[in-house]
Amino acid sequence: MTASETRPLTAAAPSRARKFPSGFMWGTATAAYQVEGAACVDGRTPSIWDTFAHTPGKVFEGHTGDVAVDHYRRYREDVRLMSELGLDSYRFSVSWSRVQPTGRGPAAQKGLDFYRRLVDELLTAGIEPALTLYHWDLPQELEDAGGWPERATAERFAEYAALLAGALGDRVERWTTLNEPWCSAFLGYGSGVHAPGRTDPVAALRAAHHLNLGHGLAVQALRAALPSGGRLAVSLNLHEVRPLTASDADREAARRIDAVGNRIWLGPMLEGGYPEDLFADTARLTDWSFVQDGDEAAIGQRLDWLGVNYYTPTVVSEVAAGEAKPQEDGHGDSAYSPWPGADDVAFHRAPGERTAMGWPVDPSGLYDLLTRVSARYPDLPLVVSENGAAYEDVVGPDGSVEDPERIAYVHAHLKAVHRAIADGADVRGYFLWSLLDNFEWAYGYAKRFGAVHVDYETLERTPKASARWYAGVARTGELPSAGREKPARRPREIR
Ligand code: IFM
Repeated sequence: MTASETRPLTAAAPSRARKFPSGFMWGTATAAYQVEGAACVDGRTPSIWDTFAHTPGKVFEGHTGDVAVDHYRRYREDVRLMSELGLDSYRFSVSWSRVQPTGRGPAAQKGLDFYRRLVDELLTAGIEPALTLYHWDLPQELEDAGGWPERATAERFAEYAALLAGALGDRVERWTTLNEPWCSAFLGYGSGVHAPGRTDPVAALRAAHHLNLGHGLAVQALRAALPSGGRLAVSLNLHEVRPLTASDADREAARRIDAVGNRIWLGPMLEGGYPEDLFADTARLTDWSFVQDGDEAAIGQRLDWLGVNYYTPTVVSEVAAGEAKPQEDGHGDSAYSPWPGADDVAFHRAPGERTAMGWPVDPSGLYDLLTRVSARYPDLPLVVSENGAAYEDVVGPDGSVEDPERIAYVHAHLKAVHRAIADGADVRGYFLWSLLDNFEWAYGYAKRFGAVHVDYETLERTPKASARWYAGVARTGELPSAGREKPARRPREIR
């Protein structure tokens, strides 16, 4: 054990400690392209993120996921870290082009073997695997054939789901189809700040529908192939949309963003079909004739839980004609909007504390989201499948990383989760994003979300103070009252 691992946890004040329900699941999450590296190993072919990251100007300072944090080779060490932190579950994603290099047809055995080894290692350590099929890394071959705007991609996705269920279904019960399809559709095909970098609002809406369809077909494939039927979900980055003022115009802006940010997924997945107002808002762009008879029924499969990813609220107003339009929606800079049909909506960031992403810290958004979603879908357990924060971490002279801001962020958000549960929301677990510092998409390695620090030169892992703090919460199932540690004086930066 290193010195930092033996440091005592933040002391709890028992009188005001908040106890989570027994069985509440404590986990951490990662995604394949962000952590695995080994981009050209064992038959893996490029995904859209390999292509995008290798395209000059797309990712900060030309960073790529070629090596990432080498989870592909260091997974045993990473599982050991999770085990030392006493975590119940690990949410990871599978690299589609590692297990099915052409995006169709036969599997690459070596790729599948990696996930078998990872899962076995987790199970041996008593950590439940929570497998996400798709976290944004479409095989490039499928993008070359048209990508998510094409229906065939949804069909390929269901075949890939069946293939993985056949290979891992004997040892993985908890599955998520898609992670944050909003980002895949609207950042990938709308604003172009994510792979594949297209900037076509109609393609983005088509992609959204085929992601929905892929989800529904994959759920059907998993149910058919998994011995127990599985515990199946999707993870959505639901937007907690707030109008800037109580004016009718700002409320109308919020309705539009709720439609294309949230109900575009929740409608067909959980309510039988797309909302009519979404069709009306986007009628200038498309007649949605790509939605075929039976698609909405295929998408609306029964789920066992819903993953909710939350970082910050989305504050909107309407822009009057000719007015300058603030566009701080937190999803990167682009001349193209990721919000089709919402050209007259402006995005604002609340004043006050922000993370290194520039995202305002507002745990009330998580409380509001969980209570609202749970009230609307009372029979569907929720899991916070991502929450966390990037900060400018500094490695101290003794090699330790004190990150009081991250502890305060997670503490405040867990407090919100606890309050939501107390007020009736059925929330069953929490996955901290992320286990490790990793490749933060268009920001490359410039933003660190990990509970565990990674030295990008040596790939050495060091649990930050927040990891030790989170381990204490996971071990006791209790949130100490003193979350807001006094920010420690920052040690001098040594690398
Ligand atoms: O790193 C991402 C993750 O891949 C998806 N959800 C948001 C995180 C932070 O931006």
